[in-house]
Amino acid sequence: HELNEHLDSAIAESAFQLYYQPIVDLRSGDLVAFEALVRWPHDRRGMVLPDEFIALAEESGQIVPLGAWVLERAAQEVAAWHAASSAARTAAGRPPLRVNVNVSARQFRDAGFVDVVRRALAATGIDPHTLVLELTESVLMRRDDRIHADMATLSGLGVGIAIDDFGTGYSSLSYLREFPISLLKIDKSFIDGLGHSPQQYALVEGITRIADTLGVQVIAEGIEHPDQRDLLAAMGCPLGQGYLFAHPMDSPDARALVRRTS
Ligand code: G
Ligand code: G
Ligand code: MN
Ligand code: NA
Repeated sequence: HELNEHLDSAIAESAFQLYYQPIVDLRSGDLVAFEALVRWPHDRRGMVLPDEFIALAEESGQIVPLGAWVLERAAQEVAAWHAASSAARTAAGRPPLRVNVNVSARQFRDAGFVDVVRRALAATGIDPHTLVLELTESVLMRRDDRIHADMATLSGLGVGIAIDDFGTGYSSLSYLREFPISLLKIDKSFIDGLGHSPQQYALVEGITRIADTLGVQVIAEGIEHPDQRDLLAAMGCPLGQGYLFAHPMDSPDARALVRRTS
């Protein structure tokens, strides 16, 4: 495949870029984290979005080196945010900014994955609690011993584990009991219907309550309207992400936002 060959050279040349989308406290509007989202600036194709190459990279295994680059780059970025903001945030009683990194199933199952995380932490010296791995339910579906052991190791290091696209899989709730999950991200499809569907509202409220009882933080994804934010804040959902707050932005813009808001 032509794109696979281009991916190979892009990986070798670290030709990717990370964009960062803010995650905010829904009551105060405070910035608490960013989700890192990979982009591929391409000579002829322009800015290639992950939907066009992540699946390909998963099939070919190229996601393993690409994912390692993403983790390392995101850890460097969070180190830069801390350097720019820590003192001011600490003085204001706010915890250090976190970065959420997407990890695909194939990447997580690779035998070297935990070491990749360890290396990214060691290379940057960041507090492991400021790194969150976003896993989809496809990772958790395969309940083998290795996955349980790796989760325990990562969580023991202090790294946060989030379930991405929560609610779109088959047995979402049981994962909360079975794995050391610190965060869950309620899929946009549930947030879309909040204002006009009592069923969707009840579902999101129920998930938020259960998560809270289990000590799991909730992020509502894909918030586009102020009324969605208000409903979520009123039901006690702590965190949100979406175009209402900000689109994904490049590293200089994210750093400027960190400096402005801390
Ligand atoms: O960036 P965008 O908002 O278009 O993201 C589209 C999809 O690509 C999302 O499902 C997101 O989880 C995935 N994605 C973005 N960046 C990464 C990455 O670094 N690694 C993996 N595995 N998936 C990513
Ligand atoms: O699957 P994952 O949650 O990792 O992917 C995040 C994706 O959602 C990215 O493609 C990001 O650009 C997109 N996104 C983030 N906020 C919004 C939003 O408010 N509306 C829509 N339509 N997409 C969003
Ligand atoms: Mn995600
Ligand atoms: Na998601």
